[in-house]
Amino acid sequence: MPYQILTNAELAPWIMEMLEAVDCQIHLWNEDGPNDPALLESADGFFVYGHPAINGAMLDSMPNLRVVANQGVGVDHINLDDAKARGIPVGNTPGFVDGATADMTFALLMAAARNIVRGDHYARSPGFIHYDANILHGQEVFGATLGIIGMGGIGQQVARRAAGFDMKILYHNRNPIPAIADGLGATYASLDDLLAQSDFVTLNMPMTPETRHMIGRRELTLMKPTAILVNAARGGVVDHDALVEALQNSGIWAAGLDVTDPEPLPRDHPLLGMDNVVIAPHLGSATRKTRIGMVTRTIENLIAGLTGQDLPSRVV
Ligand code: 8YV
Repeated sequence: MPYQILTNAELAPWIMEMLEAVDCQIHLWNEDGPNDPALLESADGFFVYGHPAINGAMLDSMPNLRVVANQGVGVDHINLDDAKARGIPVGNTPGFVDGATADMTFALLMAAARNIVRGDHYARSPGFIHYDANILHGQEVFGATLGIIGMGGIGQQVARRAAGFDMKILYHNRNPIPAIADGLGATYASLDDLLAQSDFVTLNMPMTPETRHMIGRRELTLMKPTAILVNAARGGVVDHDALVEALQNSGIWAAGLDVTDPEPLPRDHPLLGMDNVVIAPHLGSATRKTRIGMVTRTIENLIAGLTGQDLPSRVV
């Protein structure tokens, strides 16, 4: 009898093939309900795709569930206490997303600093009829000060890239990690010092109750008017009303956003109308290679949980 696996979204054919190859039969679970009670009863495991809310009520609706496998490192959409209380292991994909997400952090940083999107629009427009050395002056990345908030795997990869741009690197983390940071040439700073001194601030921390709205009005006011904020973490770590204000009133110079709150933003949200915002639809880990790594680890976690083994990447 194949393992009965529920998932919250249509999975791509190549993911389905990988799951079927390890004897998993996939069924669609509707986050907004209702779901067939027989289907819920039959569920052995749950493959989490994207960010559906996984909580105690949802887990209780699946009495035979043995594992929750999240395709991604961030687990802020999963109530870990609820899973733990029910003895259901939760797996994620740490490490697999680090390089690609750091690449994306840097891509947004560069794009915002050097007017790539504005420049692209202008270069295509009828208005571009002669070269002008006096337009679209950006912020220099080379030799600037970068403040990394969240020095986990992704933050460390961002620091490696920054070293190649001769940047001075500051970081803020729950705890200083000199054994790692020293090797990366990164210096620990308090949040306020980092914000005041940095030309670029990248957000690479997990979304937790402690980091929610960590960047708000007060923090944005501390930043330089020429500074650029890049968020490749979760939208919720930034107070978006405060961000709109700062961008509208020259509190900061620009923002590069891979994530927003909510996600997607309502189509009439002010951030979408600003040309000092470069925005991507949550593409941090969206490379073929990284996706394969993530899916592979998600399935390894799933099978481990189904067979009563230790999950290779277990959160709780
Ligand atoms: C995923 C992410 O694409 O790993 C994460 O936490 O944010 C992304 O890399 C996303 O979680 C979808 O599963």
